[in-house]
Amino acid sequence: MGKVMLKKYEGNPIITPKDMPFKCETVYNSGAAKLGDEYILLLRCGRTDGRSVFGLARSKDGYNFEIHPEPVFQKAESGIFKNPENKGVEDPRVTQIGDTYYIFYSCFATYGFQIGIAKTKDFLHIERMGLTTAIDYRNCVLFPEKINGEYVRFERPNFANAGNSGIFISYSPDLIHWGNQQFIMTTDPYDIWQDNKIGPGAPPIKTPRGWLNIYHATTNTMAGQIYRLGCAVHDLNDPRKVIGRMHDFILAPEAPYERSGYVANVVFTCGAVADDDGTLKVYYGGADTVMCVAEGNIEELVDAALADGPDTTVKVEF
Ligand code: BMA
Repeated sequence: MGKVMLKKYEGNPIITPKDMPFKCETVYNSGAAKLGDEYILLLRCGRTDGRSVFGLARSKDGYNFEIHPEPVFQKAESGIFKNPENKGVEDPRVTQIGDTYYIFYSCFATYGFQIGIAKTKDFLHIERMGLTTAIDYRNCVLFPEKINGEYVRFERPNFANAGNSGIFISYSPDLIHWGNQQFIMTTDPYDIWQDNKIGPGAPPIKTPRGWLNIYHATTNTMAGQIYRLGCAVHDLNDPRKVIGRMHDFILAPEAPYERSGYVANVVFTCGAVADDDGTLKVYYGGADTVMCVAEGNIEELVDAALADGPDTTVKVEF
């Protein structure tokens, strides 16, 4: 199987801090969804104090976005979210179930990260539902449907002494309380680009042959980590089973807007949209500074991951 890469849009970056109607130093790592016939990006916007809020961008074609004049979600000023979000809200991941959009996002506190869940129907009114992890978690992605009667997510705890970090799965009856956590996928010591750290990227995309998982991965260099995107396919009925995993990456920092910025050498995704014609639009942050999009054919990505065979990095006992 040849290398299958996402194709970067020639008009990248699609949103930069200069495009923002309120003052931002960065705009990146945005959640993505379709609302009616519009593409929606829930933008992670870094304000001048370094703290992030969420903005809203809408588009008819997925490339040209109009940006709402004000932030639509900011750190809580009272209640149980006040302390967990005292350093801001980050990296929203949007999953549509029915007519409701659920958002897993990082609550950034002086003592670390937790993952909150919020819901919305229009992206203008976003309601917090609960804190869904203990400390220290950086990313969770929700599956767009229940599997065997339970909500399912991929998640990555930041255990200080766990050695190689990786992707875990957990289950919930109500989207707030999660458990039965199991380790399913980790770094690959032979694929250098993904030998240091991996974690969930876009919420999983359902395909006839399995759940498509676009994840992030890093390697360490003398100049810091390089973030790239990888691709795996999980069994439809039991997503603990990684039935295909590509050895090559599908997106890497190459362009100037990906190689230099707030954090150099980063492409990082929090969301992708599957178009009706089988194209996947992967929205991603470049160098933690700008928003970009790259596209792939869903069937080709699934073919490539399945051709490279099942994941062997974690021996899961089923
Ligand atoms: C991760 C997260 C992302 C960020 C990436 C690269 O750990 O903090 O928000 O894009 O690092 O800096």
